[in-house]
Amino acid sequence: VLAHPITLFVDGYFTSTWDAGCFVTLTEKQLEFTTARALLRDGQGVPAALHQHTAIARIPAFQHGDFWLTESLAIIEYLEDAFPTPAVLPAEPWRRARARQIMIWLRSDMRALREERPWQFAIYPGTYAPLSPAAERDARELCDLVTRLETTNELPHWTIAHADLTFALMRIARTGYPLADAVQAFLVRGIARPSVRAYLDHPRPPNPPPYARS
Ligand SMILES: N[C@@H](CCC(=O)N[C@@H](CS)C(=O)NCC(=O)O)C(=O)O
Repeated sequence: VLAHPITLFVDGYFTSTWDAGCFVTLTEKQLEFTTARALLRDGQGVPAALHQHTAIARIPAFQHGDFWLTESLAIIEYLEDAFPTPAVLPAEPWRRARARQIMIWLRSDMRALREERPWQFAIYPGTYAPLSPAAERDARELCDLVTRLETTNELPHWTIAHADLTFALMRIARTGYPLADAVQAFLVRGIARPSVRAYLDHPRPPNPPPYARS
């Protein structure tokens, strides 16, 4: 089963933080995989095959032989279970839980910031208003969390949560939000990670997507 081919269905503009986490995990684990580009933003919707095979048709979608899965966190956890080394989550239960806490928070919370700073602005130029108070709070909480990680020993080694935080920080860093030195240092290190670079540097269409989604 493990030798079956792997396909990751991704946003065709390569501007989704949720796709990015799966892409980075596959790259870290040095697994061979194909990307299939969905053109959701051009109004084509989720590819028909996904409706048939996944109970919840969303992008990113993951295919491993006959097994199909959506929800980026579930995809990452499946890869960690099926291909344990090299690991993208810490071994110690409390560190593992901290990494998961961060990943769930970035996906289920941060709504105002995700709405006001779609990740495509980190790649393609766009126009945007100043952050609302709610999005300011999200940005501040994100920076506070990164500062805490930089000053404690909670997650001393790189994890997939670091990649998630790097992509999240890019929402604000690339749209003019000033970062404290420690946060900037975290971002620079995060972006230098080869697996993260592989997503950031992936070829993209020259023009931005027709409309913004986070
Ligand atoms: N919580 C999901 C987010 C996935 C998601 O919302 N994908 C959007 C595109 S960014 C999608 O597939 N939309 C298609 C639709 O809703 O029909 C994850 O982490 O994978």
